[in-house]
Amino acid sequence: MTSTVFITGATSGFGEATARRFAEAGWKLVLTGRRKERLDALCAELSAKTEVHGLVLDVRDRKAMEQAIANLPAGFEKIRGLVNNAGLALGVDAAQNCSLDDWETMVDTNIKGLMYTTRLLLPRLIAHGRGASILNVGSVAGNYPYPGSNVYGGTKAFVGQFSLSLRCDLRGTGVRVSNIEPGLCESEFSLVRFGGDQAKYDATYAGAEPIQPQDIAETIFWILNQPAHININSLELMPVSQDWAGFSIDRSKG
Ligand code: NDP
Ligand code: 8X3
Repeated sequence: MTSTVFITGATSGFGEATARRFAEAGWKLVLTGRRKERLDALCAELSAKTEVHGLVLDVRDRKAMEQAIANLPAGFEKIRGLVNNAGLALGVDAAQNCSLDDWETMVDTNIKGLMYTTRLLLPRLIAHGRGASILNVGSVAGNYPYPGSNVYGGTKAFVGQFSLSLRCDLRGTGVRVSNIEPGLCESEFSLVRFGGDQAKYDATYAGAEPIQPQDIAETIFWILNQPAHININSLELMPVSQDWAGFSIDRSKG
C-alpha cells in the first residue's frame, strides 16, 4: 500500500522541498499552509506525480485543525509520516526590546501548532504502527543560545524535549520520533524574521554557502525511510561555514 506523509508548512522552504522529495518517491501527500495560492499551485504541480490533498490551514487554529484532520478524505486517512515543519522566528532583538505579540506568535505556531498536529494525528500514526514516523523540525537555536534567540530558541528547545518525551510514551507502538536541528539554511525564514528586509536577508547568507531546503528534504526523506527498527533520535546539521561562537564577555567594566 502507498504511504502517506502529512507535511505542515509546505508553501515554501523545507516543507515545499520535502513535499517534492516525497512526491518523487511516490508517497501520497497531505500538504498544509496558510497561503492558498501557493498551496494550490504546488498541489496541482505534484498531482502529476502522486495523489495530493491540500489543506489551507493555520496551525494555530485548533478547531480548524481538529476538523481538517478528522475529515481527511478517503485515500488519505492512513498516515505513515508526520513532518511538523511549520514554524517561524520573528526578530532578533534583545528580550527587553521584543514585542510580546511576536513572542506569542512564535509560541502559538512553533509549540502549540506542533502540539495540535501531533496529538490529532497520533491515533492514525499508532494505527499504522511499525514504520510510522513523526519528524519534528527543531533548530540549533534550541541547543545553543545566541543574542536575540530568546523565545525562538525556547520554542525549539521545547520541540527537542517534546520529541524525546514522545518517544517514551510511544514505546511498543512502533511509531518513531525524530528531531532535526538545522543551523543556517537559506529560505524565506530570514525574510519573515526580518520583516521582509531583503538587505538583512542577503547579509544573513552572504558568502556562507548555507544549507538549502533540498538538503533538508533529503535528510527528512532519509530519516523516514530508515529500516523500521531504527529511530534517529536527533540530527543536528550546519553548513561547514558555521560553528559555535566563543563565550562572549562584557568588557565595559574596566
Ligand atoms: P519558510 O519561511 O520558508 O517556511 C515556513 C513554512 O511554515 C511556510 O510554509 C509557512 O506557510 C509555514 N507557516 C508559518 N506559520 C504558519 C502557521 N501559523 N500555520 C501554518 N503554516 C505556517 O522557512 P523554513 O522552511 O526555513 O522553515 C521551516 C521550519 O524550519 C521552521 O519550523 C523553522 O523554524 C525551521 N528552521 C529553519 C531554519 C533556517 O535557517 N531556515 C533552521 C532551523 C530550523 P504559510 O506562510 O503559507 O502559512
Ligand atoms: C534557524 C537557525 O541559527 O537562525 O532555526 O536560529 S538560527
